[in-house]
Amino acid sequence: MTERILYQFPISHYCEKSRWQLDYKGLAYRTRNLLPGPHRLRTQWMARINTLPVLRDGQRVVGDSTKIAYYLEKHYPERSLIPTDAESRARVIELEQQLDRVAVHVRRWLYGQIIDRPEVMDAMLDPYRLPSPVQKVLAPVTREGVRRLYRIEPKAVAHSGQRLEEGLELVEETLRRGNGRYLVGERLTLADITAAGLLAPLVSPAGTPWDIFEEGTLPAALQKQLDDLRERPAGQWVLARYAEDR
Ligand SMILES: N[C@@H](CCC(=O)N[C@@H](CS)C(=O)NCC(=O)O)C(=O)O
Repeated sequence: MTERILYQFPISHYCEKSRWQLDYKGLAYRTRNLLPGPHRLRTQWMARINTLPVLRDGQRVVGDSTKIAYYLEKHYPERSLIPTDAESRARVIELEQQLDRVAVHVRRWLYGQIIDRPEVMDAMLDPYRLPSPVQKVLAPVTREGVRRLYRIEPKAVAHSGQRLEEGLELVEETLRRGNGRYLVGERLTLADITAAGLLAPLVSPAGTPWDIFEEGTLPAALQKQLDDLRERPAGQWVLARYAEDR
């Protein structure tokens, strides 16, 4: 049997997009968690990129969640996530691209709100089961690395807040124009997996890697912002997709 490995950060929403697609297609795979920072040695060596996810499928290696998506569709067409009729296909491809770009702003805006909370570095580093003194040293280094890499600074975070709002409105408008359940047509497509997987950190569906805050521990203003996100149509839709399709 082909050995299939998804190299990932468990907390990465782009990795979630690939996990969801693999799961939906019923393809067996193992995950291998790479440590943030040193991961680049492996991703460069395997796929000449800096980011995760990277998929190894037997002898083949594919990096980037979009390339992985098209690779999987091509080689494993069962349970297809890209419609065959030209109009729907074009719409799915367009939404996938738009929402992939929104995901950068999801990440920056959300880190902008929570990066200094200890739960965040715990969620990022706990999966590696490092000795606790090592994790203690690594946590602030990783936090500063994340801050620099993703430009978690007030002006950029505010800009990302606006782009995020546009992304949420795009999802809501698309749902209003369609059947309200799926973004394109009558069944789950790559557009839904991209939107729901990449927006999920904002609404932290139960059991996902973003479900990390104990009730009542966040400052009231932030909790209200997150509650509002969960309650608006796009947030409700993401939660429904997780409940029904994940
Ligand atoms: N366009 C890429 C984006 C992936 C991405 O940004 N991954 C982040 C984690 S969410 C990453 O690996 N960052 C580490 C780095 O840039 O060194 C994809 O779709 O796979």
